[in-house]
Amino acid sequence: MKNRWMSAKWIGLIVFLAAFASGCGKNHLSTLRPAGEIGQEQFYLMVLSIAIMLLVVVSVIILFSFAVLKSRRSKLGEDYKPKDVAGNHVYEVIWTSIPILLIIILAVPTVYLVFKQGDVRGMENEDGGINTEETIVNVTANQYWWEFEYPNEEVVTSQELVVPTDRRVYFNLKGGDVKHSFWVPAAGGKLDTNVDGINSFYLVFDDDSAEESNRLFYGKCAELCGPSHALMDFKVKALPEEEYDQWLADMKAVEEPAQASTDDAAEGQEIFNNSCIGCHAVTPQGAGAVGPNLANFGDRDLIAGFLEHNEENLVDWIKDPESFKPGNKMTDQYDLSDEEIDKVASYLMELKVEEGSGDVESLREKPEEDSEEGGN
Ligand code: HEC
Ligand SMILES: [Cu+2]
Repeated sequence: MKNRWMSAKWIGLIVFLAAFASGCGKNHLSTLRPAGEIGQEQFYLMVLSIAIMLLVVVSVIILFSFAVLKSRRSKLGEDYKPKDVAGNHVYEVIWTSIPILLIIILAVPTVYLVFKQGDVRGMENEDGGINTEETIVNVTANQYWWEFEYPNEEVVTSQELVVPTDRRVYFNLKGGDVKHSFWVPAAGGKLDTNVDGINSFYLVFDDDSAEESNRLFYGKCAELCGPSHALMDFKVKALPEEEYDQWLADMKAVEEPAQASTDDAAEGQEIFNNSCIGCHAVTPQGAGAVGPNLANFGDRDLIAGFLEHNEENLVDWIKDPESFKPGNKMTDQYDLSDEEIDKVASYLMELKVEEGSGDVESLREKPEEDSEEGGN
């Protein structure tokens, strides 16, 4: 009876773990489905180290079982005394050199790749200045949101990082308040964003992988940074080069705050200019604000990095940000009526810069249609 209960428990556990593990391997967020050069290399390193560990564990289990089975008292008798091999030269050499060899096999590619992946010389031109030919993004991590500044383009955006595919994207990382960590699981990382000093590296986003994951990858803060750390997410839109250029051009074209189109939105704009603009810019220039840049807020897929992007959620967020992200820095900084908040929300939903071509929404439909066709 007891045995049957035990096996039911084990089967339950295995089913649960299998269901849990089936969440792994999603294109847009899994290290196990690398989406570019760096992710691929890091994946190889993982496979190599797991292979070496397995080799050690399996060999030890085999040797151990062998020893247990061979040296049973019933077999060798009561008075058997094993040979004393302490200090035996041959054995000592064997069991010292095998681990050293394994460590060397692990160390050579690891050290090589650490230096290769940290090689950001391409970011500089010959005079030690910033290389204007490259895609460079200055990332500032804040409790609990992300700012992305493109120094070569003089464009700033928040929460959603837009990158070109099939080329290096260089990152300079820093923390705006405490230490965070920048991680795009499918593409590579993680690298700390420190308050003192800048960490740099680069990532590559393959166009094919981007297309497979509907051009959207997930990014995360990977360093416990406060009560809402788990909600400190961002999105990466990986666009083909022309569409990325178009997005940049659209962003650069916004020099003045957009004019509201309805009366409500116009009133909302005025309320925004009185209560919110001190922390939020609505043109894509000027890094280092207290709150996220909202110039392209209407184009985003999420609110505050994790809420579904619709007006209802936006109103709820403005009413009580604390209930969504405890400890965030927008809480209790203004006092507005429900009616005023509705107007502000309708104004914010209008803040769009994409004129279609950089629009991920339209791209997103494509791969699904394709896969349907492929199924026929
Ligand atoms: C004291 C500065 C401050 C003020 C004032 C402020 N905010 Fe914020 N706001 C923030 C910060 C900081 C965040 C990021 C919160 C987080 O995600 O942790 C934020 C986030 C947001 C977001 C989500 C942004 C995104 O990228 O998804 C919206 C929308 C927003 N604020 C709207 C407003 C509106 C509307 C007002 C005025 C009624 C306002 N804020 C006033 C600091 C401020
Ligand atoms: Cu963080």
